[in-house]
Amino acid sequence: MNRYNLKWVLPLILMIFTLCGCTMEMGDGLFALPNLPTRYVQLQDQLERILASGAEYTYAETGTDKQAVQMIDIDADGQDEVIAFFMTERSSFRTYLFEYGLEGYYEVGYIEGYGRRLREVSYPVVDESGKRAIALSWNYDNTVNYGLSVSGYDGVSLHSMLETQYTECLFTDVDSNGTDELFVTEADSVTGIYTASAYMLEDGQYTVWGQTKLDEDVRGIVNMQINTNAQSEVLWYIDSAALGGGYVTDVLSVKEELINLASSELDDTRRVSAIYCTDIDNDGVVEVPRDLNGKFEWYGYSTSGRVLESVTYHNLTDGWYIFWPESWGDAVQAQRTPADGVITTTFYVPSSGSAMGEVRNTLLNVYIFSGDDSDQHFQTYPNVRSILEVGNTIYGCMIVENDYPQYAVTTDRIIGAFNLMEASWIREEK
Ligand SMILES: [Ca+2]
Ligand SMILES: [Ca+2]
Ligand SMILES: [Ca+2]
Repeated sequence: MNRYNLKWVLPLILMIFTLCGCTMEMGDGLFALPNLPTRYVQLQDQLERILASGAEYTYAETGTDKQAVQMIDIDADGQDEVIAFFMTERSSFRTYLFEYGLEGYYEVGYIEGYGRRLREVSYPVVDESGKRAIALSWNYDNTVNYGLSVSGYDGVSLHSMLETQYTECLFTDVDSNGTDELFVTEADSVTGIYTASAYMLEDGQYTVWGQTKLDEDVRGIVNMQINTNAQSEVLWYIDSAALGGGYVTDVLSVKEELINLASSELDDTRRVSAIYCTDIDNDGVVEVPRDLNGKFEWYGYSTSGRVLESVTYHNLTDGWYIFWPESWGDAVQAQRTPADGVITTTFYVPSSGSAMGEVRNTLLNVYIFSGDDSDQHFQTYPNVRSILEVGNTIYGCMIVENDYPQYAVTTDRIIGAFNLMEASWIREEK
């Protein structure tokens, strides 16, 4: 999208033309430029007229388009419109749209806002030709939902396409027809029960075509994504903080209607740790985690059931995980031991009835050397192979000689199976 922050562009352009003065005839490439000052001067006159009425510029709190004045080609005619956000003297919001005409920018109209603050601005595509809408999100006080208003522009005037409430919302083109569908979750202000709704474009309006309730324990959505599975089905993954602690996942099939694929196995997605749906094996398809006390099974979902794709061990404290060797099954356990400058995670076979040292049951140690002396600490472990270094933290591993050849792994295999957790995984709960 071709947008600029006019707040800075305007004075800059005006300054350039003041300095350049009569040098416009310098070259063909600059020939069209003399039109620029007039159009921007006229725009600035319009903006100053609004400011003179006692209004002030306002900014979106979040998102990628936060500027008070934005340029974007809403009606896909090749000419940018200007969108400007104001709070009026009476503390109401007005979003103005300016179109460029023969005599410069003129005001098409404005969208009246509501709520306490402008939260986010986005421009979903609402027509195959590339026409966009203006989606404005509003922050209220004392309620879990935000407000959402979507306005269309047909080249002549602004019109409302949708007004609704939501806790999370996502515009995305799930059927690849060139226009964005809308997916929102909303909390009932009385019962607290969450509903997921899918909207499609119909006769120039966003219209609900699918709706379903989420798990009744959902108390706040922490992660939401839409992804196509191996069977080419579109699935909507919603990770939520659950009543009583922990997390729960709803997996909705997005087809003729919304169907909750996780509801029959709901207890399976209940988990203690803040581990969310992700494409764990990096094949482009999202998997759903099942918590087994530090070990996680990762399932691929489809309308015909779910399939185990991967197993991992997640060291949540230290922010890394490793793909669990298949041969280890349920026979191996992990234990974390922190010491000065080095944290060791030991993978071992529990050997009940054996005296200490009688059975060589440690298979693998994973080490983290950290702090200013990490390199020196690492040097004192000559048999430890380095996996990776981040800043002054060194991650290493060592295969330990043991009495369990059936669980043998190689250092290369362990290095390939080791990953750091991404920051987004450890993000704070809303
Ligand atoms: Ca345009
Ligand atoms: Ca679409
Ligand atoms: Ca995957």
